[in-house]
Amino acid sequence: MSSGRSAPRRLLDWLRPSPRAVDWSIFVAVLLAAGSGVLSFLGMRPAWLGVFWFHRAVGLSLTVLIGFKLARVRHRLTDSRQWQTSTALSVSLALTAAATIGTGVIWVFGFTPELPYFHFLSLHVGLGLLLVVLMVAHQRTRFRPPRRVDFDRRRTTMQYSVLLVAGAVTYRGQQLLNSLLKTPGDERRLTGSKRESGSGNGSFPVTSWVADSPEPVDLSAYELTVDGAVDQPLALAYEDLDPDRSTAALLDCTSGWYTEQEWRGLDIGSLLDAVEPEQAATHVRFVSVTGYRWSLPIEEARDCLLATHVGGDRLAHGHGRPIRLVAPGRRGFQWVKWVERVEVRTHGDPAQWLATLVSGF
Ligand SMILES: Nc1nc2c(c(=O)[nH]1)N[C@H]1C(S)=C(S)[C@@H](COP(=O)(O)O)O[C@H]1N2
Ligand SMILES: [Mo]
Repeated sequence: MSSGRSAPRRLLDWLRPSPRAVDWSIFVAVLLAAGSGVLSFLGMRPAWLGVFWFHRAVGLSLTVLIGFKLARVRHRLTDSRQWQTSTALSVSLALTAAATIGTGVIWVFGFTPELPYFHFLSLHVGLGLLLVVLMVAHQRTRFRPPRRVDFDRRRTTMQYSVLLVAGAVTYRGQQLLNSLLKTPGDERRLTGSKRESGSGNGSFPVTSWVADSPEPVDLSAYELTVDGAVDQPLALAYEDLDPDRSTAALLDCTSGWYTEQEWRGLDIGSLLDAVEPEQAATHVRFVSVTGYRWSLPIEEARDCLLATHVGGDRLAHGHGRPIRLVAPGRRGFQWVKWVERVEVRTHGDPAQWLATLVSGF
């Protein structure tokens, strides 16, 4: 009975779904958090803001659900007579969940502890992926299918709405706290990325995905090929890379930093005009000397740049010398460095996801 209990306690009791519902909700919430986390890497225009909000709100709701869960299973951990082999997995899972949420919270407050090898946000991403794996393994050790009776439709809908709204309100409150306390989080972009100020090669990090770190490109042997579904394929030597356009564009890396730079280089629209794409052409693929590659719809590619310079400097090797893609409005991982081939195509390139991840190995 709830009589005699305090109001917050009664609210918590009302909010708490049945044990099985808690377990399944955690399962679904973790998948939603991981899914929205991955999705958040794909866009950076204001329209994408909802994805970032959702990710943060689900993450915070998860804290409450895990609280319910831990309160229920506490005795299995504190009483050593109840330990089983699967207890070790459960404990790792709980710790990983705490670390994932903890690194996320530290990040939104704007703190970016320096780590060897990793950017701090990448640690959050890695922990989140580990969490999904551990959770699936854990689910297999104690699988109970969800049942209708665990979910009273009206009450469950109310419970989840309250949880999600509470998550969103907490997030908003956290932002207010950021601006009141003037934490570094106050200056974050909508993607959560931290500003790197200054201009030119030295003013922002060199970031390569996983294992993509080639030797400096041999400029005397270098050739940029523009071919594929075109009538007049073209090859340009290093000396022929004549910059004909400048543009200001913001590079925002998923490891959590961004920079605004003036980029100078070859206008891709003019390059495409020169090679005369076929009628059926729909995409343009940019391929690095390392095999790393990305494709853009041809209309979007026309507005992009193949940069030879940044902030007045000739690109340093780390930033993609002799030439790199500048794709305004796209996240950093799509800005292919050390481009050696521009290929006009009649379809997209779904395999680029894999090629990008394994490139360099
Ligand atoms: N060939 C190649 N291009 C690449 C990468 C890479 O690993 N290989 N990393 C991408 C990522 S994740 C980002 S954020 C930007 C970083 O550019 P920068 O190193 O000049 O800062 O380059 C992109 N282009
Ligand atoms: Mo990146």
